[in-house]
Amino acid sequence: MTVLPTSNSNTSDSGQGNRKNHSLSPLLAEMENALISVDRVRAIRIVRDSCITGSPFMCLETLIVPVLESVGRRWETGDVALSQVYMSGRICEEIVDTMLPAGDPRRVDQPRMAIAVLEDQHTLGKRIVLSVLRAGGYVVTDYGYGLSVDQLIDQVISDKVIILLISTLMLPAAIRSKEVITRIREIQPQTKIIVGGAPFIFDPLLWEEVGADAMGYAASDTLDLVRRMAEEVQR
Ligand code: B12
Repeated sequence: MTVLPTSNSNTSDSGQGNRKNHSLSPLLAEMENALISVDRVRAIRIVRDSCITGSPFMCLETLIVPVLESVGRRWETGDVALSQVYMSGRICEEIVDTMLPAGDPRRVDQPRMAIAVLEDQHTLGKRIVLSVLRAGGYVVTDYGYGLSVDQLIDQVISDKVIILLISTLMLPAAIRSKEVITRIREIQPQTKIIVGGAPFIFDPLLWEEVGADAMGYAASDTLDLVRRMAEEVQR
């Protein structure tokens, strides 16, 4: 597995969106340039060449996640257009779809589980988390994305979900997860809720403020968290 270092520097070039971004390692900058130039073929080749060995999840988290984060920062500074962010996301979705296994035939004895993106249209994180869980042998209901607070609560209650995973990328949605959690707790107190996504990473105390049982920084945290929650509910 190639190591893909990121820099902590938050600076980005100004000017043309496809100029070299010096805050990234050469490989990440190359990937970023491919994405914002909407060069799908080059992006696929970079992923293929740099992720020869090791877990595809590691590759996603050390290559695709930091590059998309950098694209987001450059959009924030006006360096790239929203259409470039959009196309970067689409290309990465395609790549993720080809890399991640649909499921693992080994079934894990487990409490009922579901995952959703609350309000957001940002689906990639959920897609990766779901694949990690399925590859780990878990059966997980996918509620999709863009769900309202009421829709998510109704689904969880009617399906009697015991472990719920909520992904949010927009801060307002992350804050609204508090209402989801509070109302689910009133009706179904045994349900464990794990949250994740950029707002929870930006503010490491937010998951506790919204009343979640746990938060995951990355998809690779998910299996441990779910195992822990499953043990707690079975106790
Ligand atoms: C790609 C992208 C888009 C794409 C989404 C494509 C898609 N199908 O997903 C498009 C172009 C559609 C988009 C639209 C918008 N976006 Co946008 N987008 C991004 C960007 C650049 C990358 C997000 C991403 O896909 N990352 C890669 C994935 C794999 O990472 P991830 O989601 O973080 O998930 C990982 C972990 O967080 C974790 N995880 C995630 N969920 C969960 C859940 C659990 C339970 C666990 C355990 C772990 C976990 O595991 C994942 C893998 O490791 C981010 C920048 C950023 N810093 O995140 C902005 C960003 C999220 N977007 C932002 C904004 C503002 C918007 C728009 C409002 C722009 C606009 N003006 O229209 C719209 C809103 C759309 C909506 N209603 O949801 C802001 C949000 C700011 C805020 N504070 O709320 C960000 C942060 C950009 C920025 N820096 O300002 N966006």
